[in-house]
Formats: sequence, structure tokens, C-alpha cells
Amino acid sequence: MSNIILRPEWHLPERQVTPEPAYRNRRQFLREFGFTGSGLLAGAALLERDAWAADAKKLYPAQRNIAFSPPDLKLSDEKVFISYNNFYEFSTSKESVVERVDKFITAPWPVKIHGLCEKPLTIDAQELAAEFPLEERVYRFRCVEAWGAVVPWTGFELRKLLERVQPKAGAKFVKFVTAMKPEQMPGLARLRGYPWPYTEGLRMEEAMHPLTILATGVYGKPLPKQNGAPIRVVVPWKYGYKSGKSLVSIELTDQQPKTLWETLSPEEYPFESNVDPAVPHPRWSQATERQVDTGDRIRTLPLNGYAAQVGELYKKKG
Ligand SMILES: Nc1nc2c(c(=O)[nH]1)N[C@H]1C(S)=C(S)[C@@H](COP(=O)(O)O)O[C@H]1N2
Ligand SMILES: [Mo]
Repeated sequence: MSNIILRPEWHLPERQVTPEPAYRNRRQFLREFGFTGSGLLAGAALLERDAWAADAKKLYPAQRNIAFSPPDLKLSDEKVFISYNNFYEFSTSKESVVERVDKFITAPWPVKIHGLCEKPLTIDAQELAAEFPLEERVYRFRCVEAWGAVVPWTGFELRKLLERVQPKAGAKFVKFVTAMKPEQMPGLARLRGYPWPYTEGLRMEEAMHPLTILATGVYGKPLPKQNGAPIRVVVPWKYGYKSGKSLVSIELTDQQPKTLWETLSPEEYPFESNVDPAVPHPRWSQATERQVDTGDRIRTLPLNGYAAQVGELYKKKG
């Protein structure tokens, strides 16, 4: 069978000891192979997935960038954070998401970066993670539902990828579209009225800000499926729903994207959605937040504690 003959191909020497051209060729091979979706190759695809998983692990843990990781922040408990999820494609119950992700296949995973740019690109998420040096950053995370956490993400600045595709002058927004795979995501069938796929967006200046990252890992490991494997955006000064999980498309556009939450309820989930303790949600206060692991209630900070870095973006003009 072809998969037996091909198997050694996927167990080539590790990335570190493979000459770069050979490594790239294998990537190219895996990409074409993986994305054909041919039934003949289904068994081989399983083996391929193992190899991708093994490759992914080599990138973690990444070195912490202390300039973006305040020493006074104490990490939330890993087990609690990775099993308390908002991921409606799987379940609306935060405790149940983790139990419903087993059918979700996250490698190979093409991501399209396109729209108003000179050099559009489709690249596998894991290849992306190998392309840009990964680093760890300890960020505050604040859900609009008034819970929060302190999370060590692994990833790279979104602006590095955007610079790579060379945005055109007309690009004013970045639109993020996340996966919609009904056979793999049992929550979709229960929320048929929602405007799937889950879509989010940022203004160009927000997307280009050094705090905005694409995360491929968390707690020193590849992202668990329930946290948005294989790649998600993280925008730490905005409510959590701006941070789309399991991205399939990043598009530069001149139009403000219609987001899922804004479409459903614009008063509750406006496009900008900066964390602001002074502006209550129509149904609850945003002044404080419950820490997800300890249950402690702490005061929410303007721009989630990132006012010094991003406040400038929101200064009203004269
Ligand atoms: N595709 C997708 N992305 C999503 C969501 C979702 O339901 N689907 N939920 C958002 C919300 S409301 C939050 S708070 C965070 C939760 O991320 P976490 O589970 O990693 O903590 O993911 C955001 N990204
Ligand atoms: Mo959220």
C-alpha cells in the first residue's frame, strides 16, 4: 500500500537536522498531498497527521518575551483555562467544548492571507509557525462575560505576516474568518440561525499593533483544539470574542467587516469592543471580573491594562 511505502517520508530527520531545502520540499509535498482530500489517501493522511503533530512539538516551548510579559502577572491555572472555553461551533456550554473537539482535524490546515495586498499567500498554519520566530507572551485575557485570566500565549506579531503580503494603501481593515466544518463541529447544527462562519475584524492600525498576535500555542505547547488550534488571533485589550479561533482566512479590505456578534446584537457587541470598566454591557457591569481559576473578583482595567501601549489609537482627534 502506498501509505506503507510513503511512511518513511514523514519520519525524515528532525527539522533541526534537515537541510532547509529538503525540509521545504517535504512541506511542499505534504501540502499538496494533504490538501487534495483524496479518499485513496485517507489512511496515509492519518500517519501524516502524526508526523505533523511531532513536528509541531519541536517549536515549543518558545522563549518568553519579557518586554511583553509583565512580571507581576501570575499565570492562571493551565488545566482550568484550557477546559473552560467559549467556542460555540462546538458547544455553548464552556465546560463541554473540550469534550466535543475529538472529531476536529487541525492539521494540515491551509490559511489564506489575501485581499488588498500585493503578495497574497496560502500557507499551512504549522508552516507559518515555523516561518516566524515564535515567542511566549503573558497577556491578560478578558471575556465580555466578566471573567478573566492571565495566559501565556505562544505566537508571533500579526503585523509580521501582514507586512509579508504587502498591504495596499486602500487596506483599512483586517477581516478574520474562522473554520466552519459542520461534520467536525457539533455545535453548528444547534445554532443554525447564527451568521456562520465566525467572523471578526480589526482596523488596520489595531491589526498592525505589536500587541496583536497570532497564537499557535499556549502554556508552552501547541494550542489545544478547544483553544483555537492550530492558529488564532489574540487582541489583549479587546473583549475575548474579538480573538477568533481556528482561523482559515485573513483578509485585507477597505470595508469594515460584518462580525458574527455585531450582526447578532450590535448594542451588546459593537465592532470596536475595547475592554472598558466604565461602559457596562446592557445586561451587566464591566467594572470587575472573576478570575477563571481562583474565582477572585478583581477590578477590570481600562483597555484591559494596556492603555499605555494602545491608548494612542483611541485619542479623539482635535
Ligand atoms: N471561532 C470562534 N472563535 C471564538 C469564539 C467562538 O465561539 N468561536 N469565542 C470567543 C470568545 S467569546 C472568547 S471569550 C474566546 C475564548 O477563548 P478561550 O476558550 O481560548 O479562552 O474565544 C473567542 N473566539
Ligand atoms: Mo468571550
